[in-house]
Amino acid sequence: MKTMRLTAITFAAMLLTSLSVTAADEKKDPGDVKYHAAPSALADVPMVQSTNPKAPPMTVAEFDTARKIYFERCAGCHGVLRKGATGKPLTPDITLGKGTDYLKVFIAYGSPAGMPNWQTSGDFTEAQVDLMARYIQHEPPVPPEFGMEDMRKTWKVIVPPEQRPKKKMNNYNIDNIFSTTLRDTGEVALIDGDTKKIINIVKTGYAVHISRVSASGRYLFVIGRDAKINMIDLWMEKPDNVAEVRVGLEARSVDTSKYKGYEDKLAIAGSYWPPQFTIMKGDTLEPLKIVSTRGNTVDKQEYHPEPRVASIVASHFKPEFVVNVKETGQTLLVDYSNVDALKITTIGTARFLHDGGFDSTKRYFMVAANQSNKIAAVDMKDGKLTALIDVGKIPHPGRGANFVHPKFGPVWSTGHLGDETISLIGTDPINHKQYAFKQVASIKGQGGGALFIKSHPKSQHLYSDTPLNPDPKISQSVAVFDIKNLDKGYTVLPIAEWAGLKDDGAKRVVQPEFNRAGDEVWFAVWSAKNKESALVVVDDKTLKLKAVIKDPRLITPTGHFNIHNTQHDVY
Ligand code: DHE
Repeated sequence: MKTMRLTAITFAAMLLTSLSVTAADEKKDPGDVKYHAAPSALADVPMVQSTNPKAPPMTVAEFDTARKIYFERCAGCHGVLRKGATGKPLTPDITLGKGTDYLKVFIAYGSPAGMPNWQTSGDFTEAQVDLMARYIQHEPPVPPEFGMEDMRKTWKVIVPPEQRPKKKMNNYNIDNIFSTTLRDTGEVALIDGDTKKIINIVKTGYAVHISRVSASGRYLFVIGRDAKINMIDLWMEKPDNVAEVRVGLEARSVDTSKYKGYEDKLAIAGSYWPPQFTIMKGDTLEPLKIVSTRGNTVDKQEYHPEPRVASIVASHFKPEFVVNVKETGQTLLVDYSNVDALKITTIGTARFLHDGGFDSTKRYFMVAANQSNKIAAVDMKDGKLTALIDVGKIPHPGRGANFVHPKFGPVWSTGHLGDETISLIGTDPINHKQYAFKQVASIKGQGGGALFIKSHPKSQHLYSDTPLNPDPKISQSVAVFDIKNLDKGYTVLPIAEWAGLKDDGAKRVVQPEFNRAGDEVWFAVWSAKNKESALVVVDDKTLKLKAVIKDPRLITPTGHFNIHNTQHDVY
């Protein structure tokens, strides 16, 4: 039963669904807390109403209401075009045959395979269930495309490059600034890692997602789920936005060119809708080139109309961006040396690609294909797939964690959403050839629902969070392993308890992140937006509490990105 509930929650929460905990949720048994999709930015986008005469009738008003609910609650898992991803396909050729009554039961009660029980959980009324059952028998309305003209209308250079500081105008130790996602306010908090004081709260896109740093370390790029990118200049007296643009209607990833000679020259962002990536000027975000990712899947070689762009990284070996296309399972190496004549190498990896990071040499990009339970290792130097490695159930590494194992040599590791294991993969084909690109060990963590794992070249520890585990004891703490004695098991740090929050919020502990020196680890303690949240800082040597950062402005903190470590891919 516990396994079933975990599967349901993790499936619903993974990949396409994100956390947004309502006040009502938090009044329930904490073990029963539900996760809801982050409202999609598409809910209010005007679309052509497309109906199917064979489907049960709906008024225009009903159709519009259902469409809004679909984009807010269902699109994350079932896809904008309802072709299916984490959730099942819901196109009329399938749904019409099932009929309204069958669909109503499914929507109301959910399924152990991950469909939430929308009615019995109190999220939908009976009337809404009926509405959705009818809606999904109609043709899916297609959101508009978002091309160059649309992008240019949203593009703003707030401070042009020539009016920006010529040197650093503040006394902050920029290397040790943290950019903390304030998910539900659409902001990032820039926090001075030395003093632990907030430098500025910067307005960004809606349901802001990740931060990345330019090659020089001067510019910070933040992307919201509404595909808005904000570019923040860390040299300003008070670091703030200098440019912004929207590259689509929904997005998750952004990065900038890092190869020698191209530092800070270009930026790239991948969109969920429309399925495409956009290359921009690195100093102004002026959009230069849009490339569609629609194409064929790696396995069945079938056309997919909605292959979303998942993680993107910038290679250190060549002037290339690595663009991971979720639904097709294709990893694109985009040579940006001539933006007007882009050369793209398409490497078939596995479906559905999500997040990943480099090995310690940065030669191999290790990306999770979570529905295939595999990690793909892509060689940045030779531009080819090195291996597809079987790991645990639904790998979710964030950027993963690198460390030197006493027996296997350098390894890269990932936790899993679907089970309690942590997989170690050998990454040294020269001195530890027999272990290279194989799962060399699978160690037991606290439980499933793991999202992020982290270590640091100066640390002897490996930290693994489990914010999506249904057991609050597990979601509110982290496991720490001694990397020299992994077999000894882990120590549990009660991070949420250490935060001493006044409310009984969800207090999910998310994303270990080291400071510049590699002697502190930061965690977000994430509660709903009407509850107190905090950041907790742990001393890496002693594993004791070092600081708790609280501020009424720290609303729904989730990811946090140390400038130096993000700039140099240290993890
Ligand atoms: Fe993320 C990274 C997509 C939900 C926090 N998330 C990523 C990446 C992708 C992605 C594609 C890799 C970006 C890259 O490296 O270029 N995330 C998605 C989703 O589609 C999903 C499942 C649902 C959604 O609707 O967005 C989702 N993500 C979440 C959350 O609910 C999290 C936990 C809290 C939040 O802020 O929304 C969350 N995602 C993060 C973080 C990273 C991330 C902190 C960066 C990890 C890193 O170490 O780089």
